[in-house]
Amino acid sequence: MHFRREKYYPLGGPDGGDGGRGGSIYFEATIDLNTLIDYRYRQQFKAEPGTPGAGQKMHGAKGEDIILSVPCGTIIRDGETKELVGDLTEIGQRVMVARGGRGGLGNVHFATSTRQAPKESQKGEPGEERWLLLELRLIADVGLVGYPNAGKSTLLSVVSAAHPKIADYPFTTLEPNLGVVEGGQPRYGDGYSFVMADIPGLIEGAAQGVGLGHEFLRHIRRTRVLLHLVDGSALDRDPWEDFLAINRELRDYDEELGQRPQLVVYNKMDLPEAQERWPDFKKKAEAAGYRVFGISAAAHQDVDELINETSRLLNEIMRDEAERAATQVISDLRENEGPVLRPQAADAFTVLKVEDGVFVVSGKRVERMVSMTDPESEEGMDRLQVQLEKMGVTKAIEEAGVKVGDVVRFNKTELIWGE
Ligand SMILES: Nc1nc2c(ncn2[C@@H]2O[C@H](COP(=O)(O)OP(=O)(O)OP(=O)(O)O)[C@@H](O)[C@H]2O)c(=O)[nH]1
Ligand SMILES: [Mg+2]
Repeated sequence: MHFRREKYYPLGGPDGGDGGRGGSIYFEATIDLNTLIDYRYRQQFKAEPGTPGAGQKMHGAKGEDIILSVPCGTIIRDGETKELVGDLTEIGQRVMVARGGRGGLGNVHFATSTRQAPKESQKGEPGEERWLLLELRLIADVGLVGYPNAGKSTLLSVVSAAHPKIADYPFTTLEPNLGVVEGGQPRYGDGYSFVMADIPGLIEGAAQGVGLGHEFLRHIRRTRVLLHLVDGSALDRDPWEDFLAINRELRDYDEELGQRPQLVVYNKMDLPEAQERWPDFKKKAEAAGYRVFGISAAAHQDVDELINETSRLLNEIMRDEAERAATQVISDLRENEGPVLRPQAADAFTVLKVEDGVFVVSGKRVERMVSMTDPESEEGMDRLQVQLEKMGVTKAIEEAGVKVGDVVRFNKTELIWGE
């Protein structure tokens, strides 16, 4: 609220400008993040409020926005309604999750021909406040990695209905292929299906962009288990050295990817070259602490055992994930004890007598109306009364048995019921 003050205008009119809008909160997808771990540790974010308006009809400045980074593939849902708020798949994609409140109107707006010196101004609209659920979508449960020509696409074609291109030269696969695998042993009740991703072969330097690897490593970043395929038959190379080299690339690209659970798959066991070197490879892999399988993808030899073990490992990992998530939810609930909110129509409200002489009115719109009214302003309070009457709030409070002198609470504002 402000009045014009100038030397030759002793009775200057109202000239208080509007307040600035509060900052808003956005989520933005970025390539730089891989997990949502940051949001485990910090869960509350508040954008800056706008600044007040000033004389000479000056608007207040807008509050600073907050932009929160999340990895690509993040799904954002409303914490109460579970409604989808955003599905951020592309780098740089952005969604607003909480809008800053509009600034209140300055008294310049409240002048009329009969009210030339309005002492009324409006408080700012409260900003939006909400809980959100963030979830990072996996691309596949299982990722296939290994040198070109190791037989990754062959394995995918054998265990799923996918038909990737297979050929006897490196870099046959140019795009990731996905297949659904029926895992486990249904008759024991532990069967379920999972998604397997086949990516182009990796070579030394893949983490730095050599070959096709780099672009595709990001796809397997979001898998739960890796099957690491090794070609046991290629006499010009050492299978164990190949295995170590690929693991170095994975680690170089992303420390976490290097730690991902791996099953080692020594392929082409139908060929004598592979059989010959198998005992040595097996010994080294087991000594290094890996579960290792000798299979022939092409001859479908010992593939079932590998898939059963993959399925078992996945089950175990998902059970752990579920347990961790449940523990997290419980500790979140403990930290944020409070009333459970229910979605309601904007105009809906409830009146509750909480004790003798104290009533609580709750409802999105009614609370907002009250909080935007300056209780010091008689004119503002008059206007509020008309609005409450119109919405039926006054009647509801009366029906709840209010008496003169009782307290009526609207969120943080308490009003005394008068004549
Ligand atoms: N003998 C034998 N050959 C196999 C086996 N598995 C795959 N091959 C052959 O190995 C070659 C490469 O197989 P792919 O499945 O295309 O290998 P890949 O790992 O997907 O290769 P890239 O896509 O180039 O990385 C093909 O000629 C396959 O027929 C196997 O178990 N035994
Ligand atoms: Mg392939």
